[in-house]
Amino acid sequence: MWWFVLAFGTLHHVSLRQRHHGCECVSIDQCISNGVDVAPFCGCMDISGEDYVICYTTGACPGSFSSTVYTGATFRPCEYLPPPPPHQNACNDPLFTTQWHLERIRAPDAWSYTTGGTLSSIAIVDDGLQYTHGDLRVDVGRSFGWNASTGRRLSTAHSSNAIHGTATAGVATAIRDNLRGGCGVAWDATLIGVRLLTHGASPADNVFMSESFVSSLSELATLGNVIVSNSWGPPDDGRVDGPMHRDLYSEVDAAMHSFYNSARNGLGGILVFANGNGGRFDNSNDDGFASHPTTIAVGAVGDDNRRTQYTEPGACVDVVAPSDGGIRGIVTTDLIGDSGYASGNFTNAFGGTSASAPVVSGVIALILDARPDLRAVDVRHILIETARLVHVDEVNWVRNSAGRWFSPWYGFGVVDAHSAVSKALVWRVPVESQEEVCSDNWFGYLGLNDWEWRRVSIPSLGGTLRFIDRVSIFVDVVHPWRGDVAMRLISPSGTISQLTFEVPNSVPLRDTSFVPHTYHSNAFYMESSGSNGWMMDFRDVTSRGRVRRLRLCILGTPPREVPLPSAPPPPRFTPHSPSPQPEDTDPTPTRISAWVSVGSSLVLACCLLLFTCCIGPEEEEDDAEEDDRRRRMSQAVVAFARFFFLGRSEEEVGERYDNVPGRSIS
Ligand SMILES: [Ca+2]
Ligand SMILES: [Ca+2]
Ligand SMILES: [Ca+2]
Repeated sequence: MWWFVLAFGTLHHVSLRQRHHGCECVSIDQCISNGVDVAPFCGCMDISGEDYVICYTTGACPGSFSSTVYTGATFRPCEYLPPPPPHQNACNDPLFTTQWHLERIRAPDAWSYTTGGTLSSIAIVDDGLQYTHGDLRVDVGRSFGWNASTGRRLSTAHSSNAIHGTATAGVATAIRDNLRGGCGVAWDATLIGVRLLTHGASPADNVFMSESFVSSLSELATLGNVIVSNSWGPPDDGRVDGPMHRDLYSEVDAAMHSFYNSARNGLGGILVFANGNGGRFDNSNDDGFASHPTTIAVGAVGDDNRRTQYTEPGACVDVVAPSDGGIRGIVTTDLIGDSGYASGNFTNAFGGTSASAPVVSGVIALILDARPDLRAVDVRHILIETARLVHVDEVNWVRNSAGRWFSPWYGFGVVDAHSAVSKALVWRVPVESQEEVCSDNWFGYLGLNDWEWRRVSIPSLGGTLRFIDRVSIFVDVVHPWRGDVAMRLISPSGTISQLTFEVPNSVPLRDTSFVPHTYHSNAFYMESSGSNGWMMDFRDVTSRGRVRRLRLCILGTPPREVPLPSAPPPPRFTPHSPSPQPEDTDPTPTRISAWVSVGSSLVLACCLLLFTCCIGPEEEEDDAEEDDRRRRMSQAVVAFARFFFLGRSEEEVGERYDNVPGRSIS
């Protein structure tokens, strides 16, 4: 058995799972680097069809500066992505050329693999659908609605006044190649209408609406692979609103958890929510729907890829998607004729986070059409892992200790349909399930002072986590002005996540008092956590407040016994273990330099291999089997080098990182 260490240096950014038409070992028992199981971060590949597995590091691999090639690992055969069928990725409808958002998220490239198909349905929960619109194909039998005045169920979602729902639906599922309008992101997905909202009523204050939403989720949970797209929420007035904190919404909270846990035959229901249009005068972490732990929260970027004026910050934001706010709006279906946003049957000016949410719902429909077996948590992780970083020069981006970039304005970046579907096709569903660990309650009396950060150390957690998914903290502050209080959460590794910002005084409805609320953060994604070291900071602009209760809960992957490889034989040549260097030693490495680093290591490895094979010590075993093994290993390393240097274009490697100035790819 062979075992040696390749000096890969600080190899960032290599991710086989982003290959478009390549192979990936989708199931490996172990991927060890420096004695740590790094499989969740690092890919392993079967080079020669033999039993060689190479673990390679990414910037997210904690403490790993070298990678191990070893034999004897077990894994399933590589799975190959199917080559894209020809001529499947164009939309030939007249308005397609104006649908810039489809190209921006690379939907046409994703259509090479999947189009939404028969395996995915998108339920548009909104003010209804105009069934007679020629560019929407409504599944009438599965659509339904509610009378907002009586709470009575309706057997239809049709409404000739459904201005918002009709436009939203077109973004997700407008029909392709019917010579009308343009195309939806998942133009082949089944469209289900749920008429829930009425114009003129505040949905957050509507009892019938809450009850109808609960009943809707219960009904939708029985309809298979349904993505529930919600382009609505509480008023964007700076108040805390949603299912998490008021008695009226306790059943909504329970219904969302139930849907998330039980829908899709237990794989998990998909709830997509727009994160609100309040801009800097609101925070989607105060929106109990967008920040709900079962939700995928979606913000908006304009055609310049920058956050729009109206999209809300929030540590709960997962991804952003195109909408209006730059020069161009979103082209989609509109009420027939003079009604609606435009005089015709289509509009080029739809926008808000209302347009971004159905973009993401469409992408998820593509994902689930390709991989209907994926769990809800897998879908969210795929969106996060494949989102494109944009404008990291903005100050709000933070790179956490696991190397993940996060911004309360952008989440993890702009959704990318092609990368998401490509990753979904080779996604390895983890064997381990997630667990939640919580701290004891912190009770106290922390007075708040003007413009001064005050700190609370969170009590010990009930366990440790290998990888954090998302963090929530219940906060009870006594303060007459909700908008005066800013909060930030600090992880043991020092990552800071701003949970709320002070709301400007000019906003009249920043609430009259602080409402106890559970805040959420994605900023610590993939960090590890011990049981101690979490801290919470508070600041206000008057001296009238105090903190009296806190409780932290973290969802993530628990520790497990790492199955180390069996004791290796003495290496045939001395391992080259480079001196560990901080990942950010060089703030502006180029992609090429990283490859050169890899190349140098590989050339060295190849030379050493050839040396060993050709003029190795005479005392080495000389049997035919050993020669053959050497030969295959040499071929493996050469194949590996060829794979990296010839099999990947620089654009392919870097495409996820457009607009990232002076950053290493990680
Ligand atoms: Ca069309
Ligand atoms: Ca809001
Ligand atoms: Ca119209």
